[in-house]
Amino acid sequence: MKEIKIAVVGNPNTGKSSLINAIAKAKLQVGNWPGVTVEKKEAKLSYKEYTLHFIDLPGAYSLTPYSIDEAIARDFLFLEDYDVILCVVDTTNLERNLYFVVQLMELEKPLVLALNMFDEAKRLGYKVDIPLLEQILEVRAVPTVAVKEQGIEELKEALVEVFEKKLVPKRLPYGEDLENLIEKVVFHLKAFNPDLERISLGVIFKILEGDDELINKLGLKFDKKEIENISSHIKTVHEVGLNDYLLDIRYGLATGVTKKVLQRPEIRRETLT
Ligand code: GDP
Ligand code: K
Repeated sequence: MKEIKIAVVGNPNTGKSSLINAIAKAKLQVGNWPGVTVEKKEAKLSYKEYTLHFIDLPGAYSLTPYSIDEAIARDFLFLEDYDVILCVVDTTNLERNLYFVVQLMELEKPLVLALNMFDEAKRLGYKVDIPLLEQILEVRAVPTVAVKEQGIEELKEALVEVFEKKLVPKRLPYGEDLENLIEKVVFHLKAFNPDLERISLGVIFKILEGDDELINKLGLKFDKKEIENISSHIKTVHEVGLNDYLLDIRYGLATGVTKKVLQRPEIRRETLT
């Protein structure tokens, strides 16, 4: 049977553990990530003609790590071999979760969103235009209620679908200044690494950010001074460093998408006074 290797990610407290439990039931195996005491959960189950191999990564808010958990998630997503990313999203907190999703999209791997806590979102009167979300991001999105084991079959179906169709998320627009920088970095990298075939936006941003720990592990060659020159353009024009600028752009993308797909009930006047 063909194996589909699925990296399961999400912000902390989105219901990722609950969802993994609902999907894998008794098949869940618990170990540790190499060299650290962080729990690693994995499960293999057969679905149609496939073996779905789920690997649960530690919860993370971003791929620029501030904790050992986030470093494990970053290393896996950038360095390991896998087929599909499954991101567990807290639907009641769509905007913040989409900030993480924007970073995942930069990895250019097939992506499925589990819109979890969907019961809670409904209770709050939130309406999510799921087809529009799928169309804007070019991902599959499936409503789930992990604690009630709802949406699990649809989720498995979506994972197989993005795998079979090799559905890669949309390349979002980062604005003229960053697009120019991206082009320059690609040009530079191709000169220094003649065998390089394709390079994801995620890696380009890592190089611009100067995430040395990850860059060393990736083994790419480039001239650090030249890259610093390229990224200093942002500071010159916008008076903020590249990392802060990129954070703003990514949040802007997440906010823009949220505004389009999420309808929240109007807050009544009485509750404000
Ligand atoms: P994790 O930190 O992402 O692994 O989240 P957990 O699986 O530990 O869940 C966090 C909390 O949310 C727990 O109290 C769960 O029982 C609850 N929870 C998880 N999924 C859902 C859901 O779909 N709906 C609701 N209402 N609660 C959920
Ligand atoms: K937890």
